[in-house]
Order: sequence, then structure tokens, then C-alpha cells
Amino acid sequence: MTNYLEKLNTQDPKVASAIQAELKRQRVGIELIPSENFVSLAVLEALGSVLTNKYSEGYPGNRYYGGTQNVDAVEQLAIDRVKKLFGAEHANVQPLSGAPANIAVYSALLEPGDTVLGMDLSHGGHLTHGHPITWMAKIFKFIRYKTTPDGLIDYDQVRELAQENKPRLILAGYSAYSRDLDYQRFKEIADEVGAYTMADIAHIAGLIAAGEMNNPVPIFDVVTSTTHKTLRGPRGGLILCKKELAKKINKAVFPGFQGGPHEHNIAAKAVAFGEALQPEFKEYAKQIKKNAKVLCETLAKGGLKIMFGGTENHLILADVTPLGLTGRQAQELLDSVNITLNKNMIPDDPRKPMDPSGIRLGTPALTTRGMKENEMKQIGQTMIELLKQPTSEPVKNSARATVKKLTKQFPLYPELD
Ligand code: DSN
Repeated sequence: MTNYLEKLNTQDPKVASAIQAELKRQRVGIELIPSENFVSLAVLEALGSVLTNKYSEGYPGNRYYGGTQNVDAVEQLAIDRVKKLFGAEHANVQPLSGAPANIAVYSALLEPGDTVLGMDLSHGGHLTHGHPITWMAKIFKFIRYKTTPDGLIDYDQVRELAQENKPRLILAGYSAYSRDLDYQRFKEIADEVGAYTMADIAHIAGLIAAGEMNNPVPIFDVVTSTTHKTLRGPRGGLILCKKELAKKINKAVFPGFQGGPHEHNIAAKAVAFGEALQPEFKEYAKQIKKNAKVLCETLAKGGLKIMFGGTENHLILADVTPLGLTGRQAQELLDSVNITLNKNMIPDDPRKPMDPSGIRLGTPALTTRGMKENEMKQIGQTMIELLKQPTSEPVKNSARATVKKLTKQFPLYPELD
């Protein structure tokens, strides 16, 4: 593909040049943000397709608009593939992203004022799991469970909180926790108090699809996800659920919460689900985990304090304050040599969200580029050297040289030249 952005460049060079600059940034950087990935060219093509022109409120075979035969076919493909991928009874692929998917589930299953038990944000949970800053926290009562000092979910505490507060919904899932979950245990607790079970697998969906992590879909009532993280699809969301909740969930997404579905995006989801069904995707997911383990060990050896006792998935949450830096300083320093990750709160962080104690990083994007354990070691050592000598120009230059060497060795989107 040699004419990438040719039309755009002629018509609107300002937008074209910003996109080109972003392509370059992605190519020359070591991308460690655990929620980011690089989609295939096939996914990009579907995203940029004429399906963006079509309105299609409703669901396949039952729409409010004419001319929907082609988007029906695409949406049905996405539904069938994602059901197969996770062993789900029902799938809704219309949520625009993870937050709308979660909100749609709350509105499907709960009444205003109902109680939800979810994971504390600083212990790895997510904003949409009831952080007081969100609108949802004004509508529902959120109670939060935490991890133990050794980094596990304290299921006894979850049970106690459930018995005490009688939640209508128990929520499992996270965006900064590095261990697997015992979904059966959550389900037993929920059954004792008559609560629905909901898992948000946004971060780990790709690992679950590949059989590399526990799958809540056969156990839980509802599972939500984004499609753009380890699942390596376009930016978007989805909801999986038991057959008996299908109507409620569908009605909550449309017309309850969203309007016309983004069918170009749903087409790209279908392509990504098709890719995730291939045997190569299993190898990819395995490698993500191997890479995360090596990176984690290298960072721990170098003096970072790893939260939750290590990693069983794609991500690492680490306290950088033992090296005399804050999370924000570490992020900015690494950014200056094109290593990208994000500052993050650690459990019960004494610092503020905009300058917390920790950094969060992961391996899905670099694994897509083809990097393996050796490269993870090099990257981890480079990071440690820099974090230990933040003002040394020679160390910075050496880090830049490593980044340059690795990103050249593992090129990104060479077809787009
Ligand atoms: N912003 C996403 C992440 O980075 O984990 C979660 O919504």
C-alpha cells in the first residue's frame, strides 16, 4: 500500500500530517501502555470503510432503517465470531466502548439506588466501577473491595461486604491488577446474597479468548469488554451474557442508551474476532504473558517494587518511589527517550492521581511487533538505568540508541510507506 493517505494529503494536509506524525510516533516508540495495541491492516481497512455512511438502529434482521442487508451481515458475523471466541450464549457488539458497555449493563440490571460491589480503583479497579467522581456513583451505591498486602483479592472481605451490603450486582474485573481471578468464588458469594455477577474483562479479553486466563463467560451472568486492548481490535466495546438476559441487555444498549451503531467499527470488530479465532492468536497471547514475566522480573531486580506480587497477565504495576522518583517523573523521563507507559496509583496510594507513586506498563503492543523475552530484558534494563540516573545525558543517549535499534529491528506497518 504505497498511497496511504494520498487523498487526505491532497485535500486536507493538516489532518494528514497529524496522522503521519502519529504513525511515526508509534513506529519509533517502545509502547508499553498495557491498554494499547496495533491493529492489523485488515482491521484498519474495515474501520475506514463505507459502512460509516449507514444508519441502522436496531439489531440484525430488525432495524428501523431500510438498506441494512450488508450491515446486518457484518454485525451478525461479529456476533457469531465473538460468541464462539468466548463460548457465550448472547453477544451485543454495539457498545461504543468499555464505559458505555458497563453503563448499559448497570441500566439493564439495576434500579437507581441499588448497590454494586466492585474493586477499589487504587487496587486495580476501574473508574466505571463506581469511582465517586463518576455520574454512575450518583445513581447507584458502590461499595469497594480491596486486595490483601500480598496482592490477592481478599475473597473473605468480598463475602463480608456482600453479606453486609446486599449488593444487587457483584463486579469482578480491573484495569491495573496483574493477577487472575477466581470467578467461581465470586459467583458463590453472589448466589449467597442473590446478586447478579458481572465481569469487566477489558484488559485481559485477548488472553481469555486464547485460553491463557480463566474465562468468566460460562460462569457469570454478564461480561463486558473493550475490543482494542489485548483483543487487538478497533476501539470499541461489547457485552456477553446468558440467554435469559439477552433482551434486557439489547434494550439497554439500544434504545436505552445509544443511537445508531457504528457499523464500520463493528465490521472491524468482526475482522479482529476472526483473527483472534486463528491458532496464531493463541501463540500471540502466550508470548504476551512470557514477555510480561521477563519484563517484571527485570524491573524487580532493578529495584522497582512490583505490586500484587508479580504478574499473571500482560501488565505490571510498580511503585517507583524506592528509586527516588514519582510516577509522573518516571513517565516523563521515559517519554523523553520514546518509552511510553502511564503513571498510576498503587494500592492506597498516599500520593495524588496526577502524580502518583506508580507506573503501569504491559506487553501487548510490543508482542504484536514481534518482540520476545530478550528484547524485554533489554528494555527493562534500559528503563532501570534511566530511572536510576535520571539526569545523566550519556544514559539518556544510550536509552535512545536502544529504542532506535529495537524499533528498527521490529518495524511497524512497513506496508504503509
Ligand atoms: N483507559 C483504559 C486503560 O488504560 O486501562 C481503561 O479504561
